[in-house]
Amino acid sequence: MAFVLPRSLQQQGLAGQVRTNSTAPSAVHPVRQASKQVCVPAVSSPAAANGPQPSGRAASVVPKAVAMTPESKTLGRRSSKYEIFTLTTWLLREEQKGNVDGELATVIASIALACKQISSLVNRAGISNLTGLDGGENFSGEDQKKLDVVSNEVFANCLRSSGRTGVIASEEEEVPIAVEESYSGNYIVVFDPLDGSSNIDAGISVGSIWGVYEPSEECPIDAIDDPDKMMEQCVLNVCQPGKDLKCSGYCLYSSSTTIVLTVGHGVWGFTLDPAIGEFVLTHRDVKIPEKGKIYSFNEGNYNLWNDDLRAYMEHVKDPAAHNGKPYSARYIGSLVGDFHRTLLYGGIYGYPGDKKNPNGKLRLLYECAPMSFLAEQAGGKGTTGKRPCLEIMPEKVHQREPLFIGSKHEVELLEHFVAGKRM
Ligand code: FDP
Repeated sequence: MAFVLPRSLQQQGLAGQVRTNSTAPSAVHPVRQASKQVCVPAVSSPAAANGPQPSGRAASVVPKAVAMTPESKTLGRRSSKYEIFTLTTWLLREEQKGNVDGELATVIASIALACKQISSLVNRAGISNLTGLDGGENFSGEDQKKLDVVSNEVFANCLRSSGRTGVIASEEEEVPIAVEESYSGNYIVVFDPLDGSSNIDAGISVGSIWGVYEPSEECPIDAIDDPDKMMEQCVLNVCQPGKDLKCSGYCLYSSSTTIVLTVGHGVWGFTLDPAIGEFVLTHRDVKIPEKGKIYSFNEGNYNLWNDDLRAYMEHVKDPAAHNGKPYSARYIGSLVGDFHRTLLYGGIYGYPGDKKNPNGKLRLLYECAPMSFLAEQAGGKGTTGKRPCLEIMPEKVHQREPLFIGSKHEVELLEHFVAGKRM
């Protein structure tokens, strides 16, 4: 159990009843030592919070290769061929439009900083002895990779240091963590710090996924003296339906490092420019193609699926049903990579329930809901096959749900089959 007590409770001698984060055995553990880097984004402005410039480079010295974007015009300033539109600039613009407040902008900036750190760790994993297993298991009994553990600490540190996060819930923690009250803000952040990590040792794409909520009004977390009650409130605060998300996004660590996010006004993508250490706008107002003939499922589970799903699979592979050209299969086995391709090229990604795991494998709070928010903001759909993921009220922090996500037409075709209908 990972749970940080507010200082007031620690002073009352209640700290021994729960494990606090500060007691994590980091001193002798090589992996944990590697992750002791503390993120300190400045919280006064998103510009400052987006992280330091690499030493020796001034922010204004921008390589010629960086293209000017149409956004520069909307900023009402004289445009220059050296002008770039970064995540920081975008956050300021969204703040001016009233789409995010300063606090949320700071949370997003601290997530971006965590992503930069994780990107660097992922890139260097093979040469920094960060591949392989950590030796421990997470609460679900899954083996933890070294990078799972490190990435979780990096993410949690950055969110804590932002001073704008009250509760954080991670795939790697059994229960949500309440950030110490003297240093906390209001936002609730759920995240999977390193999704697809079974791919990591082969150098294949992985990613981080997050969602940001406001605290639910019925359960404020301050002024609670009883640690058990406080934990209960934390869980309640975290467990909100995806339709209440204020922001969701992912960072893909691949041939490039790309953040794709939404604050409820379209989907925007920013690619890390290693020359200047900034996320630069590369994907404006992304719209997922309405149709796309690519399916992305782990077909190894075919014999565990029900008849409706098998019928769907036969349909997409049947040349006669598609003028001689069936759908193509593409499956990395890394949700962020598979979803990113689906978002850009169209198609469908699916992780269904099966005979062994009726609710599939993916977690509602920090996989299905954040990705569904992105899909819907891009004009696509994310469902369990029977209802929209964003409508589901979670009952547990680590609840699993089936997920079918992607182009509107393709998800609706799947739903048609899941409802027992045929073509
Ligand atoms: P991983 O276990 O490697 O972390 O939810 C986790 C996830 O990867 C997804 O990223 C991925 O899409 C899925 O599991 C892969 O599961 P299968 O190996 O069962 O296909």
